[in-house]
Amino acid sequence: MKENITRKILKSHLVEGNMIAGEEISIKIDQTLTQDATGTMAYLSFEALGLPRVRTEVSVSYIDHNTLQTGFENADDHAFLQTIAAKYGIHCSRPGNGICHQVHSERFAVPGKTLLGSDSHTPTSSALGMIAIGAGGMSVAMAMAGQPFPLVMPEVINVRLTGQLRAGVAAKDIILELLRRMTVKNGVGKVIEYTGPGVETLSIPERCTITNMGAELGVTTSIFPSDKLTYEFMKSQCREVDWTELKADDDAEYDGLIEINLDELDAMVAKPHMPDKVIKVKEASDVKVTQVFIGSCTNSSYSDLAKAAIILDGKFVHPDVSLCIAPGSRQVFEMIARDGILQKLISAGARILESACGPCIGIGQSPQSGGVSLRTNNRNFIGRSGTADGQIYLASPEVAAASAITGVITDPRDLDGFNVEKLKEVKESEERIIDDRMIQAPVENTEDIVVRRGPNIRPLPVRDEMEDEIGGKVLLKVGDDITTDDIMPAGSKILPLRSNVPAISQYVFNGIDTAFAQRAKENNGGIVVGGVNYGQGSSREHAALAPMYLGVKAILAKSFARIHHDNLINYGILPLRFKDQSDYDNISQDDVLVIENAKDQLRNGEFIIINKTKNAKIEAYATLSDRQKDVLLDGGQLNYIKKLL
Ligand code: MIC
Ligand code: SF4
Repeated sequence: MKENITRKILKSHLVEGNMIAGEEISIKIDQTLTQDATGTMAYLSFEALGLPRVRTEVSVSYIDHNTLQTGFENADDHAFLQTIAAKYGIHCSRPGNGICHQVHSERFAVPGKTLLGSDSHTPTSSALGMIAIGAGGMSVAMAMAGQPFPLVMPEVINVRLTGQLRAGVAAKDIILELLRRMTVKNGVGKVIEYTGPGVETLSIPERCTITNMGAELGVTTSIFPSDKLTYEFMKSQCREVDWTELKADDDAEYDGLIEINLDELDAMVAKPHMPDKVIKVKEASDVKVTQVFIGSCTNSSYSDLAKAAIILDGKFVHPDVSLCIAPGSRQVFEMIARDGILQKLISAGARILESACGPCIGIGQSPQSGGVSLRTNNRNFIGRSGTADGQIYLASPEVAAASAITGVITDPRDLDGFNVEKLKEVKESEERIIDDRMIQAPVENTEDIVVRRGPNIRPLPVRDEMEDEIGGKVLLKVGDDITTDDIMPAGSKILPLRSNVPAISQYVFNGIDTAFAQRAKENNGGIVVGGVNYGQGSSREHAALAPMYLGVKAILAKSFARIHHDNLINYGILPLRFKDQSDYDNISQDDVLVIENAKDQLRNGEFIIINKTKNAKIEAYATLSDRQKDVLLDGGQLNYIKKLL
């Protein structure tokens, strides 16, 4: 069989299973990454396994999310992460060094290797021809312990790019176009592989924008070939020794084809409050903006900021707009300072933020009430910016910079007196500033290293084995596309509680129903009912862990997003699906549901749920491998793996 790149890498890492789409396989993981907001739990899980050192080729702990220190909590987490990394042979990228995905693609990504990261945008590094996958912290802990990573063998979809982007149209518009066509619902169980002559017109940072935001499609990962441009990028990072060429065989087989002609693409924007609500920028030209943010792991590379600077050069930000810019990494920050780009941005009235996630996840710079904020990041879920009625639009840095000047959403090609062709002159800098001193490297002798645990570091809760009768009240019924931001909100107030599950669990479903946690406690837990694509978005395992802590036993939904499905299993919550989706309409909040002989039903994968309130039967099923069934029976991954080890 002529092979595509995805199958080649999976084959070379295959530990168990048959590579047939839909079947569970497991693969060897070469590299892992964590970030601080998910990392504390990942390392507590790893520690609980009792191993002396990680068993990967490279593991990196990034501190990039919770960098705002308004109390001791985040600083405690940083100290914990830095010391526990040293203890177990893990690199630690210190706060200020940049966003995990930007730094990983610069300093660690290697074609042909596998990477598992406790962040949903881990696939960013697949732009360099590796298989990079997002997962929950517990799954990453298992990978650090050398356990193979189980996943459903994906279908591989060929996205064939032809033509070349016109000046003013960006890589961001390619992924926005794909989101427009595929929506946030249709990527589950798929990998996207980019092919065609259009690929070689895209730089590595442009490819990273595309693979990054593939997460919003719900795909397992998105991958580009490793070609001459990959070599040049890695050479500029002084890492060309790690380069290998990687391309699909001629006439390689795929499970589907999508064609995009780059010549025909326009500048696009995603409207509030979903990344797939995509329209042309020209159709949004009457929307007034109050804030513009250029940054995040999607669009914060050297060339992103250089393009913004060309547009902003000699201009000034509109009086009604606050323009915020966060370079993606310390490397990018230093280079834009060296090359005069930073000066242009400052001179245009930009507010420069540190290299971190920041506004993307509602850590600072929340927009004014009802305000429109145009951002270059990847998600615009309701409330994520920290302003409940904030109206977040997503677009490229070029559109963002143009809009910051005019005060309305603007296509850079329509900017008065601006020669848009000048954008074509922007190239990635070949003279990179390589300085890894902000990355603490692993050391050999670790016996004397003491892990620092401030009062914010609380033990990881674990549950008991599964009971034979599962039931309880329907604590909440929600609709389609519920995100993990809905389940476990983020923002500057809640994020510092990530290493303190009892405290963070008080905020479960807070944006939808502030009484949820209280109700769960009063009823000794219960069941949540959901619609299609339940748990899309972030990889945060707290969206499973905190409900588990509150006693949630099962989620009954129409379908699940991949990472969240795994996280539920990892924490012993049953992910059940309606057999007949119309049953969803016959359940109400507060109905009492019971699953008798739950263990036997779980072994069969088929469930009869009795709705005691309505005196009705609901048929449900769970798509679980034998291993996942055992994990659920044991009450979660940690119990399961401890038995195995
Ligand atoms: C996000 O973009 O939502 C986050 C914050 O990076 C999350 C991880 C988290 O919740 O800690 C993600 O994408 O996985
Ligand atoms: Fe950070 Fe935002 Fe990227 Fe998540 S999406 S890693 S919060 S920059």
